[in-house]
Amino acid sequence: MNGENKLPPEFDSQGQGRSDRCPGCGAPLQIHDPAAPGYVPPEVWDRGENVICQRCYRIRNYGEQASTAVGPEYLAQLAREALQRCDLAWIVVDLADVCGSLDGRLCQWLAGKPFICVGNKADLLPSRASFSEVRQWLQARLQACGLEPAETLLADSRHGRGLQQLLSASLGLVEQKRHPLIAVAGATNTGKSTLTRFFLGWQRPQGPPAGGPTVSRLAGTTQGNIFLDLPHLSIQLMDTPGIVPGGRLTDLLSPGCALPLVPSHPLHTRLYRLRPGQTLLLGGVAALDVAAVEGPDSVLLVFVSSEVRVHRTTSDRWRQVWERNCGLWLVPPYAACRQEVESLGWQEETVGLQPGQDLAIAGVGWVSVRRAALRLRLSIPQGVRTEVRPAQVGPRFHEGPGAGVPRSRDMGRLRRWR
Ligand SMILES: Nc1nc2c(ncn2[C@@H]2O[C@H](COP(=O)(O)OP(=O)(O)O)[C@@H](O)[C@H]2O)c(=O)[nH]1
Ligand SMILES: [Mg+2]
Ligand SMILES: [Zn+2]
Repeated sequence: MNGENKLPPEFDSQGQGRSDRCPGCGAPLQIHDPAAPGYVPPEVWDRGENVICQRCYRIRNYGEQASTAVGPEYLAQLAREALQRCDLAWIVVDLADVCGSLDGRLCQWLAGKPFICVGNKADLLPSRASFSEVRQWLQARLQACGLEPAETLLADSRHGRGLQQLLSASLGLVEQKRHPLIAVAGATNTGKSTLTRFFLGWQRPQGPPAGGPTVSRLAGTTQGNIFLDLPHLSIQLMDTPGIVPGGRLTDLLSPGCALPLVPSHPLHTRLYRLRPGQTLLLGGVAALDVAAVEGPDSVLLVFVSSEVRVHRTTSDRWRQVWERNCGLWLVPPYAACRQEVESLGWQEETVGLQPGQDLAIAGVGWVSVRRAALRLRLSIPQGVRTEVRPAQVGPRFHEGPGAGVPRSRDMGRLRRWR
């Protein structure tokens, strides 16, 4: 056992021993303030063993959507401490929202330590996407952000796919350490706790023990660094709450209003042929108005949560359509959340896109241009970040009959992975 690296089972953000932390979210347990993190009703506290906080209890048992009570600066501090302390880091990125979940600050905090980038939620990509292409694409995106991982892998943490490869690659990277400490870091809601839980229940027929980290569809579930010793895998894991990358629409809305934007099934992908004077509405949260096309028409592939209603209308009518129908059939936002979206205000920008480029909207999804270049007038809620990038789901996808079907060498990888 690597003595200097071995931490007590629970520790606070300074790494001091602390016995009363919630094993679900990492918050210090307390019986005084029901609104603060880690609250346990006194009668539960008195029962003693295996206590989790009220918030974790409600998320796990009632699927409650609880908002986070810890601020972004504190989360950043926890991530920084975990990255300084670890031997190796797994930087987890959400493949359904790379724009909203990649944060270059992590690179600074790693200060040259080895890390593996895990492109998680690969199961949400359209089934015809080529994983080897997406992996190469992710590698290039990381490089563009100044991140140089030792390895880049795709995974589906909900079903444990890709995680054997992650474990083997990790043990290979830190083979000189007998019991390496691995920090699971990245943005909030990328699936870090799901991944940690999977390793906790590794090869246990009964799954992870009840005490593992709490998982929910919303960002901000984990509130402190959770340390887990996994002697069966010869590793120690530190699940971190993750950092808030900024500019993600789902972080600007209340938990209930953000939920329909967070995909839990494979992304809805549809193809729209667009001419100037036409507008595509992504629910009531984005309008893409075609200002110009180099050619008779252009093709836009839309990748959004299946709960987002995509509607094509005309440039002169879209505001009226939005005004009359946002919250009714033009969702999300649903009726109760329309006011919340409107209160953010709107920002407009004009974006030029070449064929083979994506326009990604953090916390919403992305559109990809095929066939002809076009210029879009984009309207989105104030504060939401966008990015123009090379297409995530490669040019072979939807180019014609049979296009996008993985080549034979991809098939081998997919068969092994699935
Ligand atoms: N489809 C899919 N969903 C995932 C995957 N990993 C995590 N999730 C879901 O993403 C949401 C956030 O997961 P969680 O582990 O709490 O994220 P964390 O904030 O990074 O710890 C939950 O609804 C998970 O079920 C995955 O590989 N595929
Ligand atoms: Mg978590
Ligand atoms: Zn908790």
